[in-house]
Amino acid sequence: MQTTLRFLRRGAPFLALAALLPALAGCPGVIELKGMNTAGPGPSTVPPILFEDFSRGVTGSYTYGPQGAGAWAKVSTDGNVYHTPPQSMRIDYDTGTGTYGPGFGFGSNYLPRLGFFDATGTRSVQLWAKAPRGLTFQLTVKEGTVNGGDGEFYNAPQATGTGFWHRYTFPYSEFTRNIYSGNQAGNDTFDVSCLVGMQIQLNQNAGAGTMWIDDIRFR
Ligand SMILES: [Ca+2]
Repeated sequence: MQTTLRFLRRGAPFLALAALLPALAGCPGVIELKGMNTAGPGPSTVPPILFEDFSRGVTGSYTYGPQGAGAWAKVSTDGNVYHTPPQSMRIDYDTGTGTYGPGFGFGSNYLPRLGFFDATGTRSVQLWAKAPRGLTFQLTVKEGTVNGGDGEFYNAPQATGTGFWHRYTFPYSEFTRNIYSGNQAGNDTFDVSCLVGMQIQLNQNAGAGTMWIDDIRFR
């Protein structure tokens, strides 16, 4: 069975896979195949999909934070500090002293006409960020409610700033469902066939500063 699975991961032709499925049913470990349409194993099967590079500005942005804890965030574009020209998304912030830090959300200027990204076949979110060394932040990706999505939000693992532009890669397999926001009665599956927006949350008690985000892709 291990040999068969390795064979499948290397990208067996679809017909061969279909022929194997009846034989695989009931095999322990084959449940791995279940997620193939959303965030399956193996390398991406499609070209990278650009979510945002902020060259057209920031769209659909909002900020939030705990009340009365000195936490805030302000989103803008920056034509002086970027990973690729002409500009990046800049976030000035104070992380405050609340039970959580401030956050900000944003949409995409490249949202397909259908109103969502179908990232089927990709395996991760990749973004570039320049954040103060030691600043902890967490990316959330939002599902829409059509094409297989049911409005759940999924959190990437926490990431830490380096003080320099750094490429962060978050495999879908490491995302966990957000239990505070998004649909709480969904299918408990990260449906990358319908993605509509992103949000980033900063950890509290990390002072004030500025961070920049650029070049976000599903890949
Ligand atoms: Ca879902």
